[in-house]
Amino acid sequence: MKRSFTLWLSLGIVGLAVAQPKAEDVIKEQCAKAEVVAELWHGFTGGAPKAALENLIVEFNRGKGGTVCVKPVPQGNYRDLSTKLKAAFAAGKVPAMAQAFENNIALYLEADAVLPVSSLGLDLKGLNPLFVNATKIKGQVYGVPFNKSVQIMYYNNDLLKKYGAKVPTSIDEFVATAKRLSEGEKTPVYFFVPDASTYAYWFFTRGGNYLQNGKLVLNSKVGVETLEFLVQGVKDGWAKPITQGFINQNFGSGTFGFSTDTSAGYSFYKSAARFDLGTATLPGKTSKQPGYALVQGTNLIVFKQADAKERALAAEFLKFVITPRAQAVFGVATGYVPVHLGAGADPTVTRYVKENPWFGTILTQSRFARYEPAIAEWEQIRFDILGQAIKEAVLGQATPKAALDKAQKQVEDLLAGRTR
Ligand code: FGO
Repeated sequence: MKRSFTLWLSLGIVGLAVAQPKAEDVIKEQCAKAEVVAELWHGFTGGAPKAALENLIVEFNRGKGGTVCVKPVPQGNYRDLSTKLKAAFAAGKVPAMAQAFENNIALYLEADAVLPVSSLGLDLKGLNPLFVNATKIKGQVYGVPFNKSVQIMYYNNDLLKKYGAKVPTSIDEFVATAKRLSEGEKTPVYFFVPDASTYAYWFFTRGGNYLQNGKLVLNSKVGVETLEFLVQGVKDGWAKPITQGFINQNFGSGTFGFSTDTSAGYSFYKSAARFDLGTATLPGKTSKQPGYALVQGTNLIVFKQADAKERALAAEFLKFVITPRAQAVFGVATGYVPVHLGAGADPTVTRYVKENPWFGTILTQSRFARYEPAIAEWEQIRFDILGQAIKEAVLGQATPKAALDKAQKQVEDLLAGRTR
């Protein structure tokens, strides 16, 4: 076990200087000779998450001696993935496994496409209940949490030092610091994507809840105030909306001071930053407790259409990827939260955290996290309705109240089955 762990490390993190065969090519080779191939459709587009997944798969396949293999199939980003899966149901050509958000599971269950985890003979003991419970529908668990992230605060430590500023721990401190630094730099230093993900952190931390007595409410008082707060941040010159690409791809477009973004972005931030990158838990309503992160990232699901051999192989693979050791390796390579509670006590992690405080930030933040609603229509809602409203308000095309009132009407029509 120790040897194989060192091998993963060399493949994933420290081995950049050593010429290694590409994991993708190794897998191709492994699958060329295998009798059973279980496809895993995923939404990783590149960088550390895709590499770390491939490294796990190489290792798993190696342990199987060549007769069977798991084959990762990249399908674009997460939304491309769910679009392709929906088409695959219609065409009857479904993979053995795929990544899925909790709301995706609800949607795929409407097509009766997903196997309950209990039918795979998997033991989920030791997994973080926050993640496992989220994949439950009517008391049954349908997904195995795999790559789950939480939002954290990223900051430019050089900029903070220049102004003698402390890392803010409350929203009030955050706004005061962002204002002071933005005035000094004459440009907004809080970079944010005007989308449902960024909004969720501010909304949850202000006490917002999308579900009120079982009803989905987008235009609540807290909702409108949250959007007004972000719009005001832009007007006051401390918040900069990023409308193209990830924040880590936009460092050069101004002076980056802060962001509140997924922990899975860490490796991307680290390699793009030309400054001393800091991480901290999210600013809270008060300094007493961190703010609430949105949980993102996906679960692995197994489809009913997979034949018995593929199902058995998928079950073994899932068992392998949730071990504390696999989760520790995958976590430190990417910034995902290890889903196994035992991973936090793994010497790999405890030793790693001592020299890499960013990973400690993620572990701490994972105790303060919330989910979006896991209803079948949520993906469409979060991008096409709520996300659209946030963007319109932030770009000054509608007031926050008008944008969210329109979004509420759209959601009610959608859920009543009037538009689809
Ligand atoms: C992303 C998306 C959903 C849903 C949330 C849903 C669908 C959000 C958000 C929309 O695994 P996470 O934490 O992070 C991703 C990871 C792997 O690609 O790395 C992040 N990344 C990648 C490249 C890069 O340059 N920088 C970087 O940070 C990437 O975000 O997932 C967070 C971002 C979004 O995709 O725009 O989850 N999300 N809920 N997507 N389809 N459905 O219900």
